[in-house]
Amino acid sequence: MKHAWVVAAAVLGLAVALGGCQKADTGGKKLVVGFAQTGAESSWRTAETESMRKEAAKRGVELRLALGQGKQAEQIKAIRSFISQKVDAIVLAPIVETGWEPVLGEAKQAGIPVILVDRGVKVAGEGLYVTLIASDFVAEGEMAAEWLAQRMGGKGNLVELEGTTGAAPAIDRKKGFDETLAKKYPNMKILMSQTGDFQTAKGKEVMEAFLNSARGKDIQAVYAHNDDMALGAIQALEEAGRKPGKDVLVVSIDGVKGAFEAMVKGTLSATVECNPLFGPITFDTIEKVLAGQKLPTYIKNEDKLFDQSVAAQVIGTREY
Ligand code: GYE
Repeated sequence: MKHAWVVAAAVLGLAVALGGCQKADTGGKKLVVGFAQTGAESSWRTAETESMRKEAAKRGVELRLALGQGKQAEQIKAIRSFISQKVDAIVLAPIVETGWEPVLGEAKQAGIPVILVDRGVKVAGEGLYVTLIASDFVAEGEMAAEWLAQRMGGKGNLVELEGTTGAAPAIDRKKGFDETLAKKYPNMKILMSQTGDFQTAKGKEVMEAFLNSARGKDIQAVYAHNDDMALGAIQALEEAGRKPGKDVLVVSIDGVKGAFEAMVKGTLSATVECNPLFGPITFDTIEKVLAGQKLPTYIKNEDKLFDQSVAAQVIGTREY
């Protein structure tokens, strides 16, 4: 399939020409930015892509968007294509943490700055990317663990729905959660833990398998690395005649609209917000980089936890 970005570029170019949006201050030259996105695995991800598109249009930037279909090889191919097109900057949401040195080295060689959004990479060597804009995923896992431990009185049985294997948020949300339980709440047992790839359907499938297993009846809580998997788990629990949010607590991460609706309904117990609206800060960062400003290598997004007790009064203010 011809890269989707060709179409997106044409549309955006047209929008800019039609809309007469104010141009980024690049001495009149229109900025061209390549965005290697993971794909469209979750409602969180779709909100991030939309935020990037909206902000680019607002600033008169030509955004060339490549959706990686959940494959690192596709993202690497897209970055190489952006390099050959001599874009002004590249934004990468790396699907997994490792294996990026060669292509990031090529971008550096070509003098094209790379900004990482929402997920980090583990690379050997300096200066392979300018900065990472992201949440602290370990802290998110810790917040979820503390909330659940409070509600369960520090004891009980739970299962864990992990994100995409090898992805920074999956690795760190597991680390923060599991280590908090191991250190502070040894009577809280993780009976089973498996990836649902950040997707609702896979979250449901894995939860069904957990419920059909020998320990299924002992499950008292679910920790999901994102809301979409948690919503799938809630479906599975309801179909198995369990009461999610009541006899089985469900805690997740992202803070998407669907999670707030489920909290108001009483099926989701709590969610740790992880804001996907990266458009404004990413284009601010690109403009600073291209203006030669020195930036920290990590720009942290702040997160907080919401539970059922505040969901009804907060839901109306949610942007994604
Ligand atoms: O939590 C999930 C998405 O990288 C932080 O990716 C992001 C995660 C987010 O699929 O919904």
